[in-house]
Amino acid sequence: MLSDKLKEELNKQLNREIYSAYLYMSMAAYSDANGLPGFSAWFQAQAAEELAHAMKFYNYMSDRGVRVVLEAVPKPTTDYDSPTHVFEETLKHEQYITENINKLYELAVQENDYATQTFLHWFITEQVEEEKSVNQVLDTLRLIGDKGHALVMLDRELGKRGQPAQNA
Ligand code: OFO
Repeated sequence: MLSDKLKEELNKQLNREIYSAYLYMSMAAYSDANGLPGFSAWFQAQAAEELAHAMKFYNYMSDRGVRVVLEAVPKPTTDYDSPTHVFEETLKHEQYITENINKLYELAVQENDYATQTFLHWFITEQVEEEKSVNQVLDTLRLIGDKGHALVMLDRELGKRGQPAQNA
């Protein structure tokens, strides 16, 4: 039996995953509006993955008999200074998510909830990958700057991430 606190924190994380999808859709829209269709495809794929993360929480909670409560989704930022700024904000957001996944894991340990610990292992590993891939793009952006041929090449490269539905 999960404690009320653990139920509440799982539900908060589910809602954070939905917000992540919303934030990345907003970054996709910014990219489209600024002539960067490859960046947009990358963020659309990212948004689809976040919805899949939310559904992992949904299904786990449902399997454990925990009621899912969907909260209002806050309005994400719509404007950014540059493509580099967008990826800086992405990294900050993923670090925030990592921190929350870790806190949730600590709570599951304190409460001796082994099933929740096992469920969260996937997310702990995923966050390492998420931060790594964002850092790689950010390193490239810092090298090439926010303009010119190199940015166009990076846009093509990011566009290879493909259609969102295939990457969820
Ligand atoms: Fe971007 O990661 Fe979900 O959890």
